[in-house]
Amino acid sequence: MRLLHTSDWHLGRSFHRVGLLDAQAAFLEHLVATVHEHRVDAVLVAGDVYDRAVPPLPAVELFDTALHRLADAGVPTVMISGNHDSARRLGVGAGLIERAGIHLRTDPAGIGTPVVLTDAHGEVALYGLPYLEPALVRDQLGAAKAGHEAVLTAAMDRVRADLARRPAGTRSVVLAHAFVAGGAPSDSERDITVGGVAAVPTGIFDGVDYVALGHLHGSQTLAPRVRYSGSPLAYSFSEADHRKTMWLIDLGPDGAVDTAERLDCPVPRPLARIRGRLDDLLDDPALTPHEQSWVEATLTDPARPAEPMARLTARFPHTLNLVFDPERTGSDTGASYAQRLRDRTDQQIAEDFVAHVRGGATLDGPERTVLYGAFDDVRVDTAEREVGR
Ligand SMILES: [Mn+2]
Repeated sequence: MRLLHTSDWHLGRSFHRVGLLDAQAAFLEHLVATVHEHRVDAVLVAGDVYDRAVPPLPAVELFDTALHRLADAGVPTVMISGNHDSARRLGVGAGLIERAGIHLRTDPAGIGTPVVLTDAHGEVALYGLPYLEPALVRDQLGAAKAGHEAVLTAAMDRVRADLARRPAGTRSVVLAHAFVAGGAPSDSERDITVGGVAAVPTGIFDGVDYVALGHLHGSQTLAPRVRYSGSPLAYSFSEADHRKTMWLIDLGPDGAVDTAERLDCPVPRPLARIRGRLDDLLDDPALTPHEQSWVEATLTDPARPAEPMARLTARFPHTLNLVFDPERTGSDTGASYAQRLRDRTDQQIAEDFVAHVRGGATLDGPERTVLYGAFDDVRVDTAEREVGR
């Protein structure tokens, strides 16, 4: 069975000041063309369909168009909600849409009920796990405790229980939206840390043949049968080196991943991160290939030059972001505030702050529980507001 795996469309998102709706429409055209060209048997969309719980109208209209195109293509499609989606809003009409062969899985109650497709070698059960916000679904799933690992384990237990009741040799696919350990994040995922932990171990997904993951925006392979497709478009300059693709997966008669091919998505405009003194950036012939790119420029001039944006856009008209990182002189080697915060979680930064104001005394266990609990409460408040509770 041939699967096309994509995720993290983030319809309605813009890139700095540039709207991406046209690029997102072009991607969806490309998706439908790919379905035809490669004779795809099923499309898997692993969450973050929209960028926001309440997306702008043009994004909703684009999604509506995509649903019609996929239904017209006659290819079964399984979609789950991600942490950016409002599961309940996205799920409105799911019962009707299902009649058109598009299976929107946004309700944890349906985790153990797969979409079953058949090919020459038998049945394939596709389980859609919507993004599971631990505090909101823990009781419903009967999870032993809060946290991503506990609720995803409870969800996967339901999947494995259903699979065990099916004929031997039934192949299985899971769609999930999660941060799985070993994956590399970028700057454009929203943090999902709970209790100080964001990631779950790969072993959670044991027992199924293919796991189509969403959440991380870079394409990556955690195991031959556990993959992130990544987003179809770059949503931050940290993705400048990404190759944006979908996975074309051939699931063999025995459930093995026979082939996995990366299919390129259309690139609306390349990304470039350039760095140096302003005069050098304006003169350097090596930068000619980036003149029409979306540019993030880091200026290293010791003194901030006059009108840097106006001068940069004369050569790089699509400059979207300007960063100042002056060269250090003499004994002044201090890293900038942004540099010191890079790659640190909110929890780590808060812990350091507490230690700093207490003259170096770090948090003990109970204090850490209180601090992390405060972060979790803020996230749950936000999540509850987004589902309209
Ligand atoms: Mn995402």
